[in-house]
Amino acid sequence: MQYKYPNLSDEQLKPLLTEIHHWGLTNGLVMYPQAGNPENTTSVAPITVYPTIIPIECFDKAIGVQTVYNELYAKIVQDSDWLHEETDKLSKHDSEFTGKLWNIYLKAKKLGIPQNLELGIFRNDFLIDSAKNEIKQVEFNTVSVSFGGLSTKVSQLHRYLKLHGFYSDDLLISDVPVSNSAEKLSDGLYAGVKAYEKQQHGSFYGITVVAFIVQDGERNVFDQRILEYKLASNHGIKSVRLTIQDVPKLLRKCEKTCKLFYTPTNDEISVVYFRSGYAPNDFKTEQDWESRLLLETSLSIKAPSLKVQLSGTKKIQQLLTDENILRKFITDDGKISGLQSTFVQIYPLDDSPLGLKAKDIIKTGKTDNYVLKPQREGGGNNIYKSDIKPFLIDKDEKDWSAYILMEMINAEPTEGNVILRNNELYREKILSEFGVFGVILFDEKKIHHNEYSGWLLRSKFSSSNEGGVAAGFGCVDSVALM
Ligand code: GSH
Repeated sequence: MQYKYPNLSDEQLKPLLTEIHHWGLTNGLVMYPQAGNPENTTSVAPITVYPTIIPIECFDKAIGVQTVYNELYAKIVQDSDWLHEETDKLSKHDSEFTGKLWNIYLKAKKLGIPQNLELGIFRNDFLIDSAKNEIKQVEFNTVSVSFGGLSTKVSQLHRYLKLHGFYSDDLLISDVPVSNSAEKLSDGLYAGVKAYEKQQHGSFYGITVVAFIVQDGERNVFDQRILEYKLASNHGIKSVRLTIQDVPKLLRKCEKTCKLFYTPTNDEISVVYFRSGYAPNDFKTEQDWESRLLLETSLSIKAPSLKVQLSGTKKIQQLLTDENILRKFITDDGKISGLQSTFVQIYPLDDSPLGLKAKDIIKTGKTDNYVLKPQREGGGNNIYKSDIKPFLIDKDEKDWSAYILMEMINAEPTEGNVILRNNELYREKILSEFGVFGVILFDEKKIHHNEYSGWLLRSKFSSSNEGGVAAGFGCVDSVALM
């Protein structure tokens, strides 16, 4: 289904753009344009001018399956033996990053991990297969999921523009819902704070703080800040921001209790929330890895712990498409079929029958319908279609196991929407990825809190393979339901 978007020239769009600028700057729909934080050059985040249509049945389906996905990943983490075995194998092939994270986890385990509560803040990303009108999973993100803050803002902006008559009749008849992700993700962090305080003090005082571990020169500061300000205004909870490099200067771990403190104010940290630590560049020196170890072995609840982070590898996603493996974690037939209906074919690149089939697809160059994915987060790392064979062919075949080969999802581009990025307008066709947030708090036996937590629509030029907004490829969009 397509709207008829109004076909306006730059000149005709001017009043609308003025509204967007005023609304965006007033309400914090903003992003730093380049790394390095030039403080005086903040502008409206990359967004679409209009919402993009999502069929209501796909929207409902993606949201409906979120708590089952949360549960699935909690169960994977609870079943440590399986996760250990698979991650151990994987880390031999991807020693550079997955292997490093895994080693830090093993070290932490040896030293003792005093906190048994885990806080998962997830985002499940889907594309809509246009032939079947069905959602299909792109990936399940378990660390540093972005744009929960800006998603709320962009949907509020689009609703505002609709209310003020800036949209055509066609756009007016659809509903433009607001994503409550900003609220729900901060509620999720708050659930962690409360659980920690109950556990340590027997009751909830609201005296501990949340530490946001961020990247140096972060562009997406405001998306993070929205969560911080909601924690403060809705829950009276203070947060502090620091990089992994700041840990030795700004944090202190008590030898005896393993409690973690923010030294400038001596605040006790209940939750360590990672908005970094998902890419090799985040760890610049061995000291940074030591700092990650210190956080893991502290009493604070980590969002995520290394185990939760490592459950989000593409390898685990691929293994879950094997029904026998999936049934280890989820037994209810209804839940199983709900999950499976979102899967596409994913191949390992090992010596199993499925792996050999995938290697054959690659060697014969029949990769037009495939994407090759490494075990990396943060966007910009995938290899597409005809680039796959040349990329792999010079590598030792043993090392191919660090990748998975995934069927491409045939999503239909939308024509007529306009992208606003760095004050420039773009009118290319776009492809949109729908993400659903979820929060889960659990220990080794029990799930304490499991919630769906809003959504995010991101769009990119359909001519570009990559779509990450943080990586500079896409923009934040909102949903119009029809
Ligand atoms: N450090 C940034 C932040 O905290 O917002 C970016 C983090 C990041 O790239 N997160 C990935 C993501 O959600 C998951 S690991 N990307 C969405 C996008 O960039 O479009």
